[in-house]
Amino acid sequence: MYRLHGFSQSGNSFKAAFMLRALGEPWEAVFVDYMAGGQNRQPGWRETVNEMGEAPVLEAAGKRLSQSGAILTWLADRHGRYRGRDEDERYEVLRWMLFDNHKFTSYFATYRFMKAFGAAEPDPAVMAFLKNRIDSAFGIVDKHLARSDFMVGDAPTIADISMCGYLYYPVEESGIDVRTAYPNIAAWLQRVQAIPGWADPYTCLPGERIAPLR
Ligand SMILES: N[C@@H](CCC(=O)N[C@@H](CS)C(=O)NCC(=O)O)C(=O)O
Repeated sequence: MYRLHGFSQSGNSFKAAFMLRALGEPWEAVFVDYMAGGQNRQPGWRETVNEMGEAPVLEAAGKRLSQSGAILTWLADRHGRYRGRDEDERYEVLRWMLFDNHKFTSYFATYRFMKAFGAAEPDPAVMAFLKNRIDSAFGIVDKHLARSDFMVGDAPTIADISMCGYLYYPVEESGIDVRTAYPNIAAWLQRVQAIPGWADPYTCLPGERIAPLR
């Protein structure tokens, strides 16, 4: 039985939840009280759950894994699904997942958090910097998806499951209408949503939905 530590606002947790659902594997959700309680910052949590202070964390087979990319790769290898068909595809999957973690998810998730959930009013200069980086990363992915149905090859892989992590949340949270600005990403999100097991992040992860603060 898998145990996934996460919370509903966390697109990184959604990546792992979506993968478990796509595999049809039963799993238990363990709520991380990040939004109200800052549980991930507590020394005890860091000692016993994740020294990096981050969700998601997957417990399985006597292991405790963090980093959504490591979790997705481990699950894909373990179940022999969504990993890419051959060695070339698997390196392509890795390449896009690294791009995702550094840029595609990272800038967008930070921007959304600061806009919607950060305690303090965000600094406009910081937001402008992040928006610029988002536009660049999303432009690259939109161009790639003009010639490919999925991020790697013509079938879904963990690269898709990773990169879609933050893109099914309501537009008002980020204030960025990704589907309108990037039509190829919009069409790809529909294809990814057709993977069996897909569910809205707010329905498949624990933790109350919170209205955006701004
Ligand atoms: N690269 C990591 C990022 C994980 C991450 O940033 N998780 C957020 C929640 S979505 C978190 O726990 N952040 C805590 C912090 O940055 O202090 C992954 O893909 O798992």
